[in-house]
Amino acid sequence: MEEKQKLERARQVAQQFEQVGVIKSIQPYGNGHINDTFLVEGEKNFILQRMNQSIFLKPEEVMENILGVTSFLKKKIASAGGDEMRETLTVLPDREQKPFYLDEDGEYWRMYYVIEDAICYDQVEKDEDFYESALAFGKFQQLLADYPAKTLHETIPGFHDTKARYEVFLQAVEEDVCGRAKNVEEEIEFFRARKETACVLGDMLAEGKMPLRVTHNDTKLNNIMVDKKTGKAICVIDLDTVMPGLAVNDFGDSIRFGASTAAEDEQDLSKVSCDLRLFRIYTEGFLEGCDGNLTDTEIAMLPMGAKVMTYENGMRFLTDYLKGDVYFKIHRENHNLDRCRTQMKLVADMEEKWEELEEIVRSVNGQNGHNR
Ligand code: ADP
Ligand code: GN1
Ligand code: MG
Repeated sequence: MEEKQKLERARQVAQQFEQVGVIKSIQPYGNGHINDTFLVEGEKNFILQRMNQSIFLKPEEVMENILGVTSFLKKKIASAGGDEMRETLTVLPDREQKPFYLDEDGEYWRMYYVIEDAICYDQVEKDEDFYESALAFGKFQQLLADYPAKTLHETIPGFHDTKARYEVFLQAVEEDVCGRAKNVEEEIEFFRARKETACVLGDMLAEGKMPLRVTHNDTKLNNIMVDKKTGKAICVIDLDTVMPGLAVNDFGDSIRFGASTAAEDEQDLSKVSCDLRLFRIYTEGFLEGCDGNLTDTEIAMLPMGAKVMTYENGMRFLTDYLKGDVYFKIHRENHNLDRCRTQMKLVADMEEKWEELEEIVRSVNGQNGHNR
């Protein structure tokens, strides 16, 4: 579908939601890699999203999770004296009172209020914003600590099963459906040579060394809204992958994206490294947000979470490049390959700085006495 037709369709769909009145404007919005997001402006402003059904095979289950989690959070936010309309997402019903609209082509759409007077960043601009995002992601996990995890659907099976993703990657290399493997031999070897990185966290989980918690699982900086006036991270968004997972992965995904000195798709790799100062700042905020509830092992494994999430994302980008760019949205040729290379550079940099990363975690933890 052409852009113009897509917008026209989105405009028609927006009118299927009960709260939406006269629409003044509608436009594509944000930098997410997965869903089609639109800003709908009128008397009130809304976020309309066409859910990516080739990724979320059961959109109704995704919405059941999101409704469950946001209702639960709203109660906690209200009882703590917060603003439940700003501090979590609000799912808006369609005209049939469903938490989504199903169009005649079988596409699922959903609507949220815009979190007003707030912004989300694609790169850290101010240290405080990164600290605030860490605090908020840590708190998010704590708020959901007593959520009935068994009621959550697994929206993407094996989402952070890095070992299973390694097998999918090997299969993509083997099948080489686009004939691209010959262009990326070095990259393929990079991930092969680090197979143990794919296994370490899954093995620890299987051995009962770390607990499963209700986690966000996609803790990029642009999945959090920062209040323009106060600078506080007020709302965690993009709740599609809230599922049982590992605390260290939530920490790690934020590091791979936010503590990098360059954008996720930077082409000049000399600009890409893991910033130790930002790593420290995030560690401080995250431990503070988790409020003493991480185990000693989880704390010790935080650097590993960062490395594994970076490795996993790099491998996913490479897999998608090999498969013909079928998962992540791309905006230029070789976009997934560029993304893969930044992740490789970061993994290698973390490996070089390993002792420093561990020392930072030890010293932040020692200062605050956060561990149990
Ligand atoms: P994706 O899964 O594609 O990343 P997101 O749910 O993260 O989709 O939305 C993409 C972007 O849209 C976000 O990074 C943010 O900029 C914006 N966005 C999403 N929901 C809201 C909201 N309720 N209020 C304001 N902006 C939002
Ligand atoms: C996707 O949805 P978005 O853009 O916030 C992806 C994450 C990746 C990230 C890489 C559901 O996140 O897992 O880490 O891109 N989300 C999904 O930038 O696959
Ligand atoms: Mg997102």
